[in-house]
Amino acid sequence: MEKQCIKEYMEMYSKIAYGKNLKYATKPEIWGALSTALMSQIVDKWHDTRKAYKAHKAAYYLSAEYLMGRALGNNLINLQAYDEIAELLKELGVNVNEIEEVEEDAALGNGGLGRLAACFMDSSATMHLPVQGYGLRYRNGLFKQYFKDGGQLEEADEWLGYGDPWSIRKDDYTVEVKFQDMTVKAIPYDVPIIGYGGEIINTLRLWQAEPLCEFNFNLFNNQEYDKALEEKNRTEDITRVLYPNDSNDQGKLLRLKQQYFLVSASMQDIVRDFKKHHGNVWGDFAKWHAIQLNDTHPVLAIPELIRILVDEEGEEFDKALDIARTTFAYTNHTILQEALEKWDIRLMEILFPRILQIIKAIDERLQTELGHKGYTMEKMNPCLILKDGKVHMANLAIYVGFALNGVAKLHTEILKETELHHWYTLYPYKFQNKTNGITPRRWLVLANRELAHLITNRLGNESWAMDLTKLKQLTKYIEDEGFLEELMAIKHEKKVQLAHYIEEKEGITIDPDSLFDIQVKRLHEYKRQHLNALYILDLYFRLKENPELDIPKVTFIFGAKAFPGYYRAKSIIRLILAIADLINKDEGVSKKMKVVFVSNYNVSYAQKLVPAADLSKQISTAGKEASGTGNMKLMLNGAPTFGTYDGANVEIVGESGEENNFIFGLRVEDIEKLQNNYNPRAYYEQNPDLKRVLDALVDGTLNDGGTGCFRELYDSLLNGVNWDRADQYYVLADFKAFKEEQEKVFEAYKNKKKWAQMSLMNIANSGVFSSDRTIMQYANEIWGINPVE
Ligand code: 26V
Repeated sequence: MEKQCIKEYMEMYSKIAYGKNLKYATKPEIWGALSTALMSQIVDKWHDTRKAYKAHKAAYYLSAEYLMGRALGNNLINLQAYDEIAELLKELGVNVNEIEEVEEDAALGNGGLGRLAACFMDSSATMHLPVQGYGLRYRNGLFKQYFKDGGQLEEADEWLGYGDPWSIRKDDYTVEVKFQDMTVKAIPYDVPIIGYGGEIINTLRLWQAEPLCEFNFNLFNNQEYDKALEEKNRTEDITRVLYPNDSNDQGKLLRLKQQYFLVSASMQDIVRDFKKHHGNVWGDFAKWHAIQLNDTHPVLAIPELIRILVDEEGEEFDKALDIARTTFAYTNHTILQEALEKWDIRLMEILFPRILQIIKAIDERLQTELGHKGYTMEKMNPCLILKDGKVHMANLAIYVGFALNGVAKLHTEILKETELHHWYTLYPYKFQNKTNGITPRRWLVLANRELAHLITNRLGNESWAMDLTKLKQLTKYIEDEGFLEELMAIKHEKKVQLAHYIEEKEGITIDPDSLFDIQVKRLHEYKRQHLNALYILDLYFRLKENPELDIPKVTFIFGAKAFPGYYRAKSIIRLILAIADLINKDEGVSKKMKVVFVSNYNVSYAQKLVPAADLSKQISTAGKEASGTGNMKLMLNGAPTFGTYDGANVEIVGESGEENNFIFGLRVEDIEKLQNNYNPRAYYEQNPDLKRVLDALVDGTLNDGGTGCFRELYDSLLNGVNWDRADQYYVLADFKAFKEEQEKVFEAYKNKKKWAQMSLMNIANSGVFSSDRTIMQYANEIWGINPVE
């Protein structure tokens, strides 16, 4: 990177874009000028990469979500120009961190699934794999969260406020997407994905919906202004917001429209490119493309490809279906029934009747095939694509896809043995496991520069950042007191930094010398933040009884957004805020423990929390968390896992050793045995401590702001609400084991050397959880693509 060159560019850009000399530019303006300058530097390599890929089979990652976070810091790391640019900014009188901080997160995703897609983009480019991402350019990403009167409120996320220097609008690649009632333009915005080292630059193409004509001039002339803009608004609604509320028909209609918009634009783009380079030899299509469906959200790509081949290219239906059957693969990210997509046939009929017709034809082929195999109607039923007035998206993906994968070993086994067993008996060869991973560049090199430096220093060079298994070499320092002290000094420094940030942002003072016990992830009952909360309340009561209780000083930190319409998830946030209030205000107890629920947890906040964690809380009901990826980030940063035997926790413990983590609670097989005669009330009656904390929900100890929501939560755990049985997620059954395990944490934390060794064992054995490993497995075992030189 030519420092002088960047500076000159920034000076020029400041004049053109802001009409001022760079020395008068505000921080957001400096961010814009620097980002644009860096863009100008990578354009040639970006172009070269695209050209080099043309001669090879490529994979396309279709995803409705990409939870990217900020771009600047990450791109500086991947360009290996961070220190140089920091110096340049210093000359300009600003600190690189301050400039990074003005950038809004690109939060074009909800949680794990979207962040995984972002990590995969980074790893594909770093591994020189010809992979292109397709997604949607939501004008408003995931809502912003704030707390008022003890509960969560939401506001729109305006991430484009300072412009978007990290994408390029490509008008010449515009396509048209046709719905029954309207035709709209899909405009691609290309985001560069800079591979580590800066040599390879992949593309994430995000589509934005725009009207065919800006506004109706005749209506405007007749002074019917609102009407003139109606079409424009209706079109722009398609990519206005991530996951619009899907509780009513209008909302659902929009969501389905969004999905079709994504896949129609992407498939047209892929087909157009194929024709340009290979003519219309459709039989070769699958030799050049593999298309990965990130969950069921983009599954309409299947009938859309068939539609293009049949209606626009004149192919036979059966041949088109064969092409689809060798092109698509599907990833399953959850077994939660409420998250499995089923769309009303009626909605499809309204929006795209031709697509529905094609789905019907596919379903007929499926039934014929199963009929030949001797299946009765009853046996066929779980596999059917169309039934009960709905289109079952996963069944469409599994029938047509040539592969399907789970995201951790345990999850894949559950798919094979129970959830998708009917498919497994039919097509065992389609089932694969691809345990998730995370990119070490963002989650260590960028988020924890101090630890990265220590590692580079000890391993001799930076190559570990591209081959994370090299971290294993660190185990040779397991008895090296000097190294262990350095490791703990870095942990302390990250805790000091986090404490400052929390003080400033949340107005809560926490002690960096206390144990930082962290649970960060989306809020869901299956993730059991309330189990953690009940434990904390129990600890509070015990400290009230006995202020001399022998525990190390501890800070419990939560971060989580609740889906706006998910009432009970919001109750759990309210509960934790109420407990935090009770404890933090208690002069005596708060000397020993504090509780913080950070607001607006997002990727950038995670980058501050993860390196500062002493303990990683991963306490989902066994069998429910498909994988988890936060668990991997925390492991990589040296936090032992406090968790259940679930998702990737199983593999984490397998790598770093049971003795270096804290595993507790019911396992999948225990829950299977328990489920038909589970009686949560028995635990309540037999365990006085548990009874005390549950009663605190309803006896006035905690203030729910008059909402009655703590009573509802209490009822859901003890009595069952509506048609749901009591305590569906086995919170009460795991309470005792949780408490015993937490005692072990407190005991272990007293021995500083032992704790440092546990931390080191986690760092050193986290190599397999690099998304570089994961993406290479997709490349080799599913897509059949190779790194390009
Ligand atoms: C979605 C919804 C939407 C409606 C309300 C209930 C609900 C519950 C769960 C979901 C999950 C959506 C899919 C997802 O994000 N799965 C996550 O994928 C990660 C990457 O594979 C994985 O690490 C997480 O365990 C899994 O939950």
